[in-house]
Amino acid sequence: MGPSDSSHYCSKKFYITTPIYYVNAKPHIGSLYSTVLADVGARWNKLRGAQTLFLTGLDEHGQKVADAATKAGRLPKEHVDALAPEFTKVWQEFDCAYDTFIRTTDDYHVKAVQTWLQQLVDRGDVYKSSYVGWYCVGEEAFITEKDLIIDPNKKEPICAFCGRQTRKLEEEGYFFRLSAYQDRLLEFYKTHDDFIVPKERLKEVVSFVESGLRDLSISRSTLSWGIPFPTDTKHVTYVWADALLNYISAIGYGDSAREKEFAYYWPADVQVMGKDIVRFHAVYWLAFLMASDFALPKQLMVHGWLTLGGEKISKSLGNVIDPTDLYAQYGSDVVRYYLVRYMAITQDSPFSIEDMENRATTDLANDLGNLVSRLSALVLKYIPDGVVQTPQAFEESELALQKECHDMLSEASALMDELYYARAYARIWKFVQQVNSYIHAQQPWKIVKTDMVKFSQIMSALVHALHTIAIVCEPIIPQSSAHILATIGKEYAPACNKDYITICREPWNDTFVVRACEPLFKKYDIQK
Ligand code: ME8
Repeated sequence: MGPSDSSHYCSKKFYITTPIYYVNAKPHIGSLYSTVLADVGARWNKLRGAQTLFLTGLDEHGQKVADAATKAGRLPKEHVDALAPEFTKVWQEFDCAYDTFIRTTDDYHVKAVQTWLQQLVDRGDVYKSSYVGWYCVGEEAFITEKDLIIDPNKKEPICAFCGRQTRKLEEEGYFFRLSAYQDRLLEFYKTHDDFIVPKERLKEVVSFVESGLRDLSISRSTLSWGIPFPTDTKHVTYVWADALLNYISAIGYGDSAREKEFAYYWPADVQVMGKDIVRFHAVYWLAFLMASDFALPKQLMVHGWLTLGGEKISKSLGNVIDPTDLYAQYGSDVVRYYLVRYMAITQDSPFSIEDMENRATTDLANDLGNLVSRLSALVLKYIPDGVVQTPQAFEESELALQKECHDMLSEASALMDELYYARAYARIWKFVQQVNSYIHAQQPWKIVKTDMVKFSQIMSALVHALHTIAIVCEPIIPQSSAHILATIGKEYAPACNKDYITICREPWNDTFVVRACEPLFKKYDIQK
């Protein structure tokens, strides 16, 4: 199911994106968070039988990257080339299995942006004018007066969004008629109230648009690090007009040989991002697409900040946690689990190593890891070849467990589809605990001495339950899921239209060959 192999397109597709990150510094835990969320979304939809395309990449132009290059004593292109592998390395460490990686300096992207701009010019959506305003390099945007803080001790006003000093820019340039899209945007929000998840964040966007949209400057003449503006090469393209286009250039927009691919994948199903850039996506991006008569993305998944000591973790604040250090100490699954299950998208979440160790010990090592090792040990002790057959019939207690499993599948699937991954995994862990309660209630280590038929029923019910747990956990802890499946003699092989949730709902009549397993997770000394 290669992304550009149009001859084998599946009837169900799922296209998910992350923001493309500025290459002004190495990736940090915040960038990892968005990328892991998108990876979980991609894996979940693959598991449901969709042909999935997961796009991530790098935003390499603009003032911010140019300034970072100067500071590092390098040319911008040398700088981005040196840093790009830092990102792909981290995504690989954390099993973020993207299908396409875009860099905005890639030739095909440059060409696509120029084609698009030329069309806007031809259609009259772009005009030349001059502008004076306060530009914030942190935000890579002009800041309107109401969002400027005047500090009597500073020459330039401060940007209310990020607290950095703005620069006065006075230039001639090209403008996109954003104001012409105000009514269409408001109509769209009104008729698509689930466009942004969580819903509450749509309100901020609506009030921003209602307060009146001004045309958007989409070129710069005082900067040379950018995509040359097609009709006037004294200008480069404004970095956001260049960057947003990545979502369509990556899937073939602007390349006549890739038209089918573009038609198949667009519109995006889910675009993941932090709350800082929702305005760029919910306003400018939509207006750009409207101007080109393209369909609009189906949903934006907008998450809050990971914080440290109450402050946003950010490259510019310098309070970053290096994902590679975390990987060296905890590996991929523990960090992924903690990020997705405990950093809910609906709010800002403090990231704490102590809390992560705590959760890894209780949820992963105690709840899940012990379940797997206990089951494997019991089976191998009493069924020497490890073959767990389906019993003639299940008793009420096993059927009750099966019902709990089916309830979990319905509720967790609904939450995953609504993009509430933290809640979905909380629901899945409730089931892990129900399975543990079932073992405690049944006491198979005692039953085995008197009733081998009942023992076989319990073992079969447990392995079926564990199979389902391993499948639904694949998106969040792919390595441990693979270990669990290997322990119960199963493979995971997603394919077009093969919906593992439907498979997990089938009657429990499978045979499993259980093997010995090493402890899956480490316990951390929480007192320490
Ligand atoms: O904005 N907590 O790139 P960027 C959670 N290039 N997420 C965080 C975070 C934190 N503390 N810090 C960063 C850009 N992020 C543009 C995007 S898209 C066409 C262009 C995540 O490198 C979050 O997703 O500044 C945020 O939106 C993104 O990194 C910003 O990355």
